[in-house]
Amino acid sequence: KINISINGISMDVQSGLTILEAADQAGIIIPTLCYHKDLCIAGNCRVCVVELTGQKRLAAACATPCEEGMEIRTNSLNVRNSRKHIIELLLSEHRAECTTCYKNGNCELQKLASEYKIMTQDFIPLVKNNKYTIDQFSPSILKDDSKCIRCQRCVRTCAGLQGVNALTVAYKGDKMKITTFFEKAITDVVCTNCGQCIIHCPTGALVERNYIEEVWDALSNPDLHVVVQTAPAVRVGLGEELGLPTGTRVTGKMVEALKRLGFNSVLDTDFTADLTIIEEGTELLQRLKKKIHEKDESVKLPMATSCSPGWIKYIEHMYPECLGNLSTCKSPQQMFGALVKTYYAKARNLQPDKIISVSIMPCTAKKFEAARPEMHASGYTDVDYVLTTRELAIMIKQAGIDFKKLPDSKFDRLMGESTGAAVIFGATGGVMEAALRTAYELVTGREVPFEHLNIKPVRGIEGLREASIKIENPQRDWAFLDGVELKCAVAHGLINAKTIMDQVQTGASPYHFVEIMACPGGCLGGGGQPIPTNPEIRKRRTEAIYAEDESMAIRKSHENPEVLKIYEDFLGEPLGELSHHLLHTSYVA
Ligand code: HC1
Repeated sequence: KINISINGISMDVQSGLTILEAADQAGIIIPTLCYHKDLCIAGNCRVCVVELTGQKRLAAACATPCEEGMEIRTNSLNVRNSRKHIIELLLSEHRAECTTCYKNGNCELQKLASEYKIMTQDFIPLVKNNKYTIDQFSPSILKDDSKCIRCQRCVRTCAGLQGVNALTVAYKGDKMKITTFFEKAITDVVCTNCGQCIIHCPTGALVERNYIEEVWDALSNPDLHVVVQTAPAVRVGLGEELGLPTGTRVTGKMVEALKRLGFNSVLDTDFTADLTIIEEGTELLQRLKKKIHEKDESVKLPMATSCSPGWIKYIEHMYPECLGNLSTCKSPQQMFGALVKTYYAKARNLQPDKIISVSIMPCTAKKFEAARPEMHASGYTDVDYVLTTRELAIMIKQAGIDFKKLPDSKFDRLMGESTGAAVIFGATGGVMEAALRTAYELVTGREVPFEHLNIKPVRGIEGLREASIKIENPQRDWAFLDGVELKCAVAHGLINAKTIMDQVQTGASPYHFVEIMACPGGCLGGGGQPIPTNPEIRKRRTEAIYAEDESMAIRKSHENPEVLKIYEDFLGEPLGELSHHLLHTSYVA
């Protein structure tokens, strides 16, 4: 430990802490912009300046480690004036048309400008370069250079968290800008649409492409039947946008709010998450049978999950030769879309062209996924509009709904019933856990040998985790799996996908089955979730997801009664002809 003083208060702190971290421990707030708990330190915005009185200088608190005997002032006149000037300078290059900005009310620069009462615009006449570009070609992301303060959080996110490097810094001095390879549109570079840049951007420079007005239009058209599905992770994030504590489970309130918004049917992506487990589990077992029993070397293992559209885009860009390792299952969102305009339409006696299918997702890449040419299996656009958790919160506010006071409601039927296995899709490791609960039982006739079905080895926050389950005494059809140690791996955040895929690429992967989710923490940390998102927030959302699982009456996908019914009434069998047509696809690089 070392001794420092902050604002005259002596304190012992762990050696190695930055001034920012030490101040945080002492309950002293230092403003930041370029700093983010998920990212490496940049120290380039300087709003976190503090005064080192002994050394008679200012220093960036985020980038300066504490030293023995350091005397720090975080609120001297010198500090306050310096911060004020820095904020004024940032504002001078920022198109501060706050009332018409999508981030109005949730912009870190706007908040600082308000706290420091920036009433003058002295620097604006000095700014020469006021040309800017707004890239609005992507169905997922809008990039507006006029709002960018060049803090580079997005660049560090794309490189450090995701290993994608779609965004970069170009030029120097007052020409410096955040751009893409040869300044191409986002749609023309390696961007995966994950939206992590959006949740790390402090201003309105990067935001989701929103479809709020389109959905309001559909809801007000009496000729249309508007169906909504909600992703697993939305129910543990939405409350944060509407004044509830982080990690509050709001499933019932969310359903009630959607009904009050006027959706004709409020259904659950969790239903098709369960269905995914049946299809994907069957596919995995078939691949194992062909590879191990029939010695078919053309079969690709490990099989990789295919529900995260950011991950799909990543493998298409970075490892196109490994596309055969992807499960052929569409994501639950897209399975749902294909079934709404076929199975649901038929059961409800509706014309598919009169159905508008909306999904609420924690993800910006889902907007891109819904727009992919592969996603028209119903003969129509399977999912018409994808809204993020944030967009849904905006609609709830616009409708004047007091969310906290809402009673709990239940999802409608058909396609509204789900299990605990489905809800854990929203957390990293959840798809793997759900698949193992079902596949192990199908093969052995017994439940997975873990307490309360909780497969703890696949849970956690490490970027890469491994687990194995030994198959003992399988049922007759699966005798060839006796004694086989099923090896699995889970990765979240695309930087961790790289480790797994490098092994797959060289043929050195020891795994049978891998789960890869594009976003840190899985979908609960998705690019469409409430801002801010950081490690503590992801932890609370994760706890909420597992609590939701434990609270469910049924916790294994193969026991979902509506899933059993859809095979009986419509699909026939897993991986059957209709399933193949509606629920599976393949991607070509
Ligand atoms: Fe996800 Fe999925 S879990 S991809 O993370 O498989 O977005 O929540 O909806 O489709 O079910 C996201 C979440 C989501 C799909 C499911």
